[in-house]
Amino acid sequence: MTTEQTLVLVKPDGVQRGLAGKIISRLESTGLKIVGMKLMQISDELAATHYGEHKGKPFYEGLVGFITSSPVIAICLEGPDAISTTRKIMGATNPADSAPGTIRGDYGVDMGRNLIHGSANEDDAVREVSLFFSDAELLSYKRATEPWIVE
Ligand code: IDP
Ligand code: MG
Repeated sequence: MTTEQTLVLVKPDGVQRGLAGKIISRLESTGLKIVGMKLMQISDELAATHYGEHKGKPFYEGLVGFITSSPVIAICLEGPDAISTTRKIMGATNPADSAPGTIRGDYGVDMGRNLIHGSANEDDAVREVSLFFSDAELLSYKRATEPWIVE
């Protein structure tokens, strides 16, 4: 197990539908630690950088329009295997294929309204965390429960 940081976004649909608390609670319940969190409006420039890998794809314009349409909650989670654990709890990209018990599987029905973003791999996670958070916004702290979460 490696300690990792990953970027999570509760997307505009999650915030608008009042599901942010439930979504964050599921991630928090794993034991992963919140080390950064803020409500923010994503600019066109930030969206283009964040979703650069998808530029040119048929859904790109819709994706950027959606992610900039209303506030998101950006979260940096830290802990053992934070990237893959977060992806597992999110579920598959298309809510139609997401298992019950995952965030997308339980709360979504449409690929373009899938509620949550989570970094896909280590390189993306490092890039995305620094894109959304300054060093000063990422806090280092201990929780009294840590020995109960990691052996
Ligand atoms: P991910 O969010 O599970 O990592 P990606 O393939 O990185 O999935 O796609 C980024 C986001 O773009 C998805 O979460 C989804 O919102 C949107 N997206 C991906 N493919 C499609 C599509 O075919 N139609 C509509 N939206 C899509
Ligand atoms: Mg992705």
